[in-house]
Amino acid sequence: MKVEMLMKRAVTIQDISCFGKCSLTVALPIISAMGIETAVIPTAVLSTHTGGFEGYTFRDLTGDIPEITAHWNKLGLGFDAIYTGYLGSPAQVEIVSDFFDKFNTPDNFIVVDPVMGDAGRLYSGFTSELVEGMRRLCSKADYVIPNLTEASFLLGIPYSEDNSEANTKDMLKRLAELGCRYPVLTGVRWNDKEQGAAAYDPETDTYCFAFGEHVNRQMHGTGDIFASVFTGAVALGKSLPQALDLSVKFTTDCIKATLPVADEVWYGSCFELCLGDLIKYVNEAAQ
Ligand code: PXL
Repeated sequence: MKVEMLMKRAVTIQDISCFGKCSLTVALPIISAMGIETAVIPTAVLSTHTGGFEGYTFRDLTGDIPEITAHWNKLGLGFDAIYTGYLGSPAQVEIVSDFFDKFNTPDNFIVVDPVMGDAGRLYSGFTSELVEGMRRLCSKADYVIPNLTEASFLLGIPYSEDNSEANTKDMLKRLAELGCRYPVLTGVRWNDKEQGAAAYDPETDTYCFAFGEHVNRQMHGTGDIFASVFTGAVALGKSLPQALDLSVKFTTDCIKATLPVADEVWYGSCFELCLGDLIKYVNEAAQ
């Protein structure tokens, strides 16, 4: 039996931050733990992520991406899921867009997590040109997973903490108009007790929501945890509500597990402690 028949295969395209758990150091273990072969294209090597450390190094690997793509094309490789996260420059976004053109098929799906910012602000070094590139990249995706800040930049509207149900639905509808198939919004909070995510299916004009306990701490890398679980869940054939549910449940677990060391939240969350439960959650979610 060929490996492809036995296992799903994903490729994730994002940076490797050598310290401070996020991007590839989160996506690779999480998607692998879900029983999915996980290929990677590292887009840059940073000494740490850019959200809380001073003086980080940044080696851009944009030039390697077309060479990796060409080699994989020659080998005839294919992927069930293509998932992109932090991309360091507008040029890199364009090259990733070319990768989509080469590797997207009617049988696979693309997840774009338009990693650009948080708490109303863009991450260090990001410009409006990158936002425009991300907007175009989102139009090629099956699923886009912005947080509220990223959704505001994508939609060109002011960031607002008004996180009512009506506002969530309105943002999702507008995100769908960017051209993606299913928009998913993270960081959704309608009251002080719960936080979660929401998704919209434009074909049926229906919304779904999933909430967990709200923990009042910003933790670095939780968006990457959410998007990794979501990608894995869809690759395993879970429905949109199931994928949303699993992602919220696991991300909430990771945040709670990190609370004892929450003074160092920029180090990333203690997702490793929760991986055993992730497998249980995946197995419990009926097909
Ligand atoms: O978690 C998102 C992320 C990924 N990669 C790098 C980052 C960030 C957020 O700050 O800086 C390099």
